Amino acid sequence: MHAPAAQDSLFEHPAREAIAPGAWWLHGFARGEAARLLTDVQQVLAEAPLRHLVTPGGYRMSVAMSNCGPLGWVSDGRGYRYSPTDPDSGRPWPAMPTSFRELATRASQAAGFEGFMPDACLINRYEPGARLTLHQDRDEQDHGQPIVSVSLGLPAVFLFGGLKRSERPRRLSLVHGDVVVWGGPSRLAYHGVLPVGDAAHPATGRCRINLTFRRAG
Ligand code: MD3
Ligand code: FE
Repeated sequence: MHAPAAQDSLFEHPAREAIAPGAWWLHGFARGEAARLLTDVQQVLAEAPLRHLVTPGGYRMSVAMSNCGPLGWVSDGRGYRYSPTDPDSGRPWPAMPTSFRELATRASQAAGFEGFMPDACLINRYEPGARLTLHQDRDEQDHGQPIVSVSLGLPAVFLFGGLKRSERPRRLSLVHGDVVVWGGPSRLAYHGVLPVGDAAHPATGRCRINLTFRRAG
């Protein structure tokens, strides 16, 4: 006899699910390290607080955002771009915690992408009702590099569409600890997040946190 290992449950619930060419859903991949990640999120946010960015069209985003690493994604009346400094403070973004970097590398390897070296980590905070409308991530220089996303706290319905906005998106329920790697032909797929429902999660309280790792520059 042996004590049941965490791995045993993975036979009923596959750890790695192919969503589309180049897109891999790593169920629960970050669950064991979620507490550490959330501690490090708070450290980053102490230096670079969450804020609601404004779109180029003048709308305040319902998702609150911050960044860490050499580059951070920002939006204002002039457009979307990556910036080495936090526009609110004028200082460089906080360093990317080692826990973040190592997770992004392991996840990209588990999905078959070697040598992914993220230089940007966007932190998204969804309170109940916050959402992200269908969009593409195309502000990065090399679309051959994958994107790694980590879901923490409240669950969310993720919309995964095609290369044209008109394609009807599929719905994926992302839960605490799930990691998704988006590369290859899926890298430029339209995607979004439905409004997050009102509930509380033991790890985060009344919010969902998403970490998105990118090679931007
Ligand atoms: C699929 N964030 O910040 S991460 C974003 O849950 C963003 O906060 C969402 O979309 C969130 O831009 C989704 C998942 C994600 C990121 C990039 C993708 C999915 C993707 C690029 C191509 C296809
Ligand atoms: Fe996106």
